[in-house]
Amino acid sequence: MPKLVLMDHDGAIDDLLSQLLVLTMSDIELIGVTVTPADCYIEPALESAYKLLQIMGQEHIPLGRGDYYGINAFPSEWRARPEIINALPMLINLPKAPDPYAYRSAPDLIIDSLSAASDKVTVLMTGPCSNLVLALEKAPELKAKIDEVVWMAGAFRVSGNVQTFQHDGSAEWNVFWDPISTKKLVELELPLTFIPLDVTNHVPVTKTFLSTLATQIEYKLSNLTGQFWALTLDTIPGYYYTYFMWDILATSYLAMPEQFKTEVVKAKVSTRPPNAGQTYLDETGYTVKIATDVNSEYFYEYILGQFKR
Ligand code: AGV
Ligand code: CA
Repeated sequence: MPKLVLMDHDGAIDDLLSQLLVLTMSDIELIGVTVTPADCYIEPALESAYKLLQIMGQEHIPLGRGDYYGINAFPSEWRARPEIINALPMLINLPKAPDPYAYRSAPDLIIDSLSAASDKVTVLMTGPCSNLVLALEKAPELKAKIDEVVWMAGAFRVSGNVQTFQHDGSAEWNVFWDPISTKKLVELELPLTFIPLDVTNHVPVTKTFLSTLATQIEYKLSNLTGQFWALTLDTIPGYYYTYFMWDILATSYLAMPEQFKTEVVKAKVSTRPPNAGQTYLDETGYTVKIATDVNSEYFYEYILGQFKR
């Protein structure tokens, strides 16, 4: 029996790469994809999501549109990247949207997919958690259908990656976009596994990785993903401007959990300045699992192997 997975992403380049990656995993059945308008503008991001389903021959998988906007907006230069993705030669001539032209609302698609699932579902989130929280507020009984939530978010024992006004730099962006929903999610005490900056800091997108990927571009997915990653290099160098395998690492957790070191901790979320969106350890907090380390060599090899098709 394949593992059922529902994915919510926010259209950044590594989110789109993660959507492709999850579709290469043989023992996983992706039952739906919802998009959050956080690190993307929603229309071009849905177009990218649909085109990537087509690349994998999986355009029957339903897509949901997030219409809820968080509290702290992402920089617009980051949000605009799916426009470039949609214009790449392998994608530009593919149909833009399913027929009939209408996307379901993301929380409704989450509710329907969880209700209809024949087994418990793993929810993979690589953007903010607002859509899932909205769905569970509307249908709290569906908590029982969730096997695990795997979420790229947070920074527990390391600095965050938000650098802006009224902020001390302690938060990670996916939490900062909607700290209130994050607080609600943590307080639900679902089986929740964070893949935070503590572990993603160990896996930057390196030139060595990209040049190895380039040696296998006779494979369609190596060629396409190499082009995706090249578009992120305008953010190098410097910590804030370095691109990491954030979402890709979280997605890989589904296939290789044994390669991660994890800890069960008690944690809380701040919702106010100067540290809005900070996730911190606190003995009086809520139980969550956090990944703290990964076998990074194994991880890079795994990605190179999955994109050999
Ligand atoms: O904080 C990491 C999250 C991940 O889900 N995103 C990017 C990944 O999709 C926000 C982010 C942090 N730094 C960024 C980000 C950057 N330099 N460019 C785009 N997005
Ligand atoms: Ca993301």
